[in-house]
Amino acid sequence: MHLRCVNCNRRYEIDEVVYSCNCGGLLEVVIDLDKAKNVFDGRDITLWKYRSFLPVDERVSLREGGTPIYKLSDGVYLKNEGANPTGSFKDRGMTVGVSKAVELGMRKVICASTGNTAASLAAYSAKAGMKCYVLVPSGKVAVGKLSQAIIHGANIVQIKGNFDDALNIVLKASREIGAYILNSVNPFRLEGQKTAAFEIYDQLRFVPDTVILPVGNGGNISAIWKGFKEMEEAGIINKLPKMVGIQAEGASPLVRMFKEGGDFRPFERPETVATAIRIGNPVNWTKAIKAVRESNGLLESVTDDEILEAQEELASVHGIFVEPASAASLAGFKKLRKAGAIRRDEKVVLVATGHGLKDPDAVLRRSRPIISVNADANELIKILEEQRKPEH
Ligand code: AN7
Repeated sequence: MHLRCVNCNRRYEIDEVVYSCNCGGLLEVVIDLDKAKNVFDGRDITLWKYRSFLPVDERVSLREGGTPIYKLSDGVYLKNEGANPTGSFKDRGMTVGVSKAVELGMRKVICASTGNTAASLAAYSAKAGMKCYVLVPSGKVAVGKLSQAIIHGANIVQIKGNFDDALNIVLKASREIGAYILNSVNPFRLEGQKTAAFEIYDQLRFVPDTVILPVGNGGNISAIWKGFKEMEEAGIINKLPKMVGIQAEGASPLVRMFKEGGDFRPFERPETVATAIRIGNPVNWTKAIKAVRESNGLLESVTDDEILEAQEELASVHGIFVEPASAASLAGFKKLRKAGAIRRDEKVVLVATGHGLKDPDAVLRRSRPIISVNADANELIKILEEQRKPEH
């Protein structure tokens, strides 16, 4: 087991505290797949069931993973990552990342975040007894996420700038502060996140044709792709899905690059209602593009209106409340299916990355006024009758 640069293949030892190669490339963990166990029997699904694929011995756990997979319609499934302990897929990354921090003897951890990473790191570092610093973009973090970071005791700093500015500061200041970085540049975090792929196969008992998920920094799409590839290398599966990444139109640098070609160029002023993916300069862009190209997948963008419509559909038709960023999966799926880019007979898994209660404001802002009556049954009956009339 060691670390490898995805650009130049340079090797680093597994216990080096290093977040990128000397050449500037991103690092990934190379797992000893000879020792990986075929535990894919559909039973007792939790993240740590797949520990033979994971690069840590320590275990700081809040019982993450084992999230439900729902059938939305024929061949279309939704993996609800909002069912993780702090309400997002980030917990998969943090249980492994914070366990690694313990192994390395770290006392402090740090991240920049649009919210979910902060909430998750705050919880896992609390459990591990570590000091936690989170840098968030001023005024752009959903209230549920911020309250989680507060109650778990993180030291929160609002940066007068966007997420990309906050992450730049983390990358520059972490050594000085003496804190271990748990953004998705940390390859151990992605090791945890790859287990979503294991669970999809373990739960469905087949490999879907297509996996669709929202993309911000591009960590999760590359992590899930790595998970599928490792199952293939270990001889557990013999087919791979297409990886489809969805970005919000106002924050879609990867979609632009995928469609127009040319060099990667960040969005200077990313803007979207889906604050979780309001990211203009995704740190993992090389890994994300690689996952999409290798898997013969796609990158597509959706508008804020399409996102909010899909969020409402998931909640009001299927009973699943996700945050706006997560609804990008369904919005993108609908757009691609309409365009014929996803066939009707394809088996598709939509990944819903975060719980709807993370961002209650996104719902309240656009809800109709709620009726209010005196505590009187007759008054209630009368008002409901009046409400019903105009429909006929
Ligand atoms: C709900 O919390 O970047 O493409 O700082 O919270 O792996 O970045 C969140 C990202 C999708 C995008 N869905 O995943 C953060 C942060 C939700 C998210 C993404 C995020 P990546």
